[in-house]
Amino acid sequence: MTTHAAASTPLGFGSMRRKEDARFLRGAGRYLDDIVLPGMLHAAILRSPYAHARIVSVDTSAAEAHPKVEAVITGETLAGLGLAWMPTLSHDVQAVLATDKVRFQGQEVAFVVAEDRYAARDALGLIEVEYEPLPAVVDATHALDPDAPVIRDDLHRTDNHIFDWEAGDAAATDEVFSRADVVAECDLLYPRSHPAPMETCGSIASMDPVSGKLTVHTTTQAPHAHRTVYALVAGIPEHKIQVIAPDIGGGFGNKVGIYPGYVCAVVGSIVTGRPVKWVEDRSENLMSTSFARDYHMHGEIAATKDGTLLGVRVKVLADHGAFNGTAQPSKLPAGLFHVFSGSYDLRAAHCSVTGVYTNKCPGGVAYACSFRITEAVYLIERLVDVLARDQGWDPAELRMKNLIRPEQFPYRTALGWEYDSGNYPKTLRTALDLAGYAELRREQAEKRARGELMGIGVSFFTEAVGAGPRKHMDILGLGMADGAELRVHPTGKAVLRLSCMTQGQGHQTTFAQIVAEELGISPDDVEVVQGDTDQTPFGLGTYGSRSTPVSGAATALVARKVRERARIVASAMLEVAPSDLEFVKGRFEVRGDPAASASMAEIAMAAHSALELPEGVEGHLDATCVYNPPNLTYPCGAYVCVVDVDPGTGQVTVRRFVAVDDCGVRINPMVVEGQIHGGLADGIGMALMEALAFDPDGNHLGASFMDYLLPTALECPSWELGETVTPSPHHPIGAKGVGESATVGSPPAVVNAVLDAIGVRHADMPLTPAQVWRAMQGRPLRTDLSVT
Ligand code: MCN
Ligand code: CUM
Repeated sequence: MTTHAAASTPLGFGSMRRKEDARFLRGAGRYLDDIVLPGMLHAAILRSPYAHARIVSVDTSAAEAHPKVEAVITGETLAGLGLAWMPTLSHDVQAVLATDKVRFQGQEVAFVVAEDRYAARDALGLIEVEYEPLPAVVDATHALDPDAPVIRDDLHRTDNHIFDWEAGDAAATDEVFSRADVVAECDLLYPRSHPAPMETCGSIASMDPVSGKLTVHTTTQAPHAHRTVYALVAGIPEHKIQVIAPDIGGGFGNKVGIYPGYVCAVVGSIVTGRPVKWVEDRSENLMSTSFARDYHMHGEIAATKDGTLLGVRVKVLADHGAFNGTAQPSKLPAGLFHVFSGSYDLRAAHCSVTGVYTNKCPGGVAYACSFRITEAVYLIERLVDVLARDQGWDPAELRMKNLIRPEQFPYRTALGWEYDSGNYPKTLRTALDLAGYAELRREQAEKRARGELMGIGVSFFTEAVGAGPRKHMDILGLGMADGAELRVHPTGKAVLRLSCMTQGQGHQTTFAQIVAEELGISPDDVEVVQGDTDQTPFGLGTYGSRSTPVSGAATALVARKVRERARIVASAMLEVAPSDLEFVKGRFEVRGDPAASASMAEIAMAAHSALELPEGVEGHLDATCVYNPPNLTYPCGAYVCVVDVDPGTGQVTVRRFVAVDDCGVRINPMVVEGQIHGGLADGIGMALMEALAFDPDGNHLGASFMDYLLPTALECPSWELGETVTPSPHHPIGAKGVGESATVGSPPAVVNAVLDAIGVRHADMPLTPAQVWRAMQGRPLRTDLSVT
């Protein structure tokens, strides 16, 4: 593990300790549940015990009679206000509180507002709901059976089909396959998983009955997007809505969407005239907020007999649960899945994705995923391994032979995406060298001879982050530009206001470093303001690792605007033409006379003073910027995982994990490595432990951390990290996003390693001891269902 000297604060890029940590380590973070507003009430949600049932009646009279209950809201109450359904971010509608039917176990049925949380919970037990249970559709592979119960009769659907989506050229791909010497195919399930942040989701709504202003404190990764959704759904004008995200205890995609509890809290506040707090518990979080993955994939890969990859053909069945999508770029129903040609120079590729409804919780995209790239990378990286195994080729060599070459960038993929930059062979070579790949293979052969199971897994990934260019994506019709505002005070201290929202990524530090790099002031002198729509410019927030690609670019550009304003002021101070000034180490120097110079602090003071400025030049240095990304950024990485498997129990131990990431220029290498450490732990969790499974009636079998297992330090080795740096050519500071890279790239490395150890062609994640043991017997399980 690398250690970082963080003693002195750099004036720009470089490892420095996170400014926010002093506060967090002292327990001075202020999370949603820490906030107590005067007169605040507390809410709880009654949830459906059934996965699919008709609601015959809801009797709230006993709950309303509870002395501490202030209001009971049902689907009927909301229907009267036109709020029983809300739009999802994927062109569907979701029930806020069920009226006609419940469609997944844990669905919201009634909302109780009371004097305290205990009373609210108690009163839930006093509500009588009569259900008429219906057969449930749990297995996505049977969702389109002619006799499958129809889930979305509210949409007058006659089946559970949501969409068909295709990408790539089918005819060209078929042609490539017809000429191929070898084809390998595989069925893979990427099981349903959950972001499971440490802090669950919640909201405090406060409608001021006098001013008509709605203030919402909420756990959101995208405060401005939430404000617009509230405006569109509730019909409250945007300037009368303030969304405030306090400290966020982890998001991982879980806090992108708007959940029914948030809308109910607003209604609760309108009805009672008092602030209403709703915070979910762990089971509610796991059962009813946005899951991820749940992709059933059939993939084929074609190659020549000398190991040149030709093409990939994929069919996907996507289980979206009962309502489609918490967050999905709306022009792309399968998210960014169709970057599944991965990091290889392929002639042709084609995929078709069919989305279906099932009686499971909705969501479907977000969990450190870059919107389905996780699934895409898993698919191609497993197919390459399966092909290598079938043909007796070395999986690392097969990858090296087929990676996109450095001179091919910018590289247009068979699916039409333009990868901006990379040196893939160098990245893979660095990882193989760091791991000592050849030596590991020798060790493995020796161990095999002794009957010991050791496995080596390789993966290479290309991520696509920084949503996004208008031609590709929007959310609710909103383009994905983000704003930045930079104010420089007379003493040279600065305030940066951003639309993105940190949830643990260290934005308070890293964005201050971007300003520091551009202006030559200390990052300690830059305060980063986020998470309050009244205080920050509009933008779509933090997900898809877009903060650095989009808000980071906006920050660099706004700082450059400030710098150019400073140049004019400095030229007046130093009595030379602006073009005679050079910006060197944070000072403007007169060309040829470095003794004549001015620092940013001196210039800031002068800008606010009575200094005579040239005609038409405003004083002050403040500037604003809106950044429209011209393309996504494409970070990449090469991972090598080494595992040992206990032949008796199937228990997997991850012995080593080497990760070489290329995210372009690193603003704060220590923060980047922290992001990668977290993502690698995520990957081990996905590969070995995590899956939300259901029984045939749709009962959720992972509603607590007793059943939904998360990785801890015990399961993780000491990470071995390396890097390559290929700047993004279109990003002002050459940086690419990195927040999801390791989560995307690591699961196939772990799975490839385990299957390499046990000599099995494929078994679905999570590779629990039971699953590994069964795979060794030739009988791996379907891991999404309790009964197979
Ligand atoms: N960074 C850097 N140099 C780069 C790239 C990034 O120094 N070349 C720094 C950034 O300045 C930022 C951090 O690394 O401080 C992550 O940056 P970026 O890749 O832009 O990702 P975002 O800030 O947009 O964060 C979102 C991403 C996503 S989508 C999920 S999901 C996820 C992730 O971040 N959720 C997280 N990492 C997380 N980390 C924590 N602790 N908590 C979460 O909820
Ligand atoms: Cu896809 S999880 Mo992150 O983008 O918030």
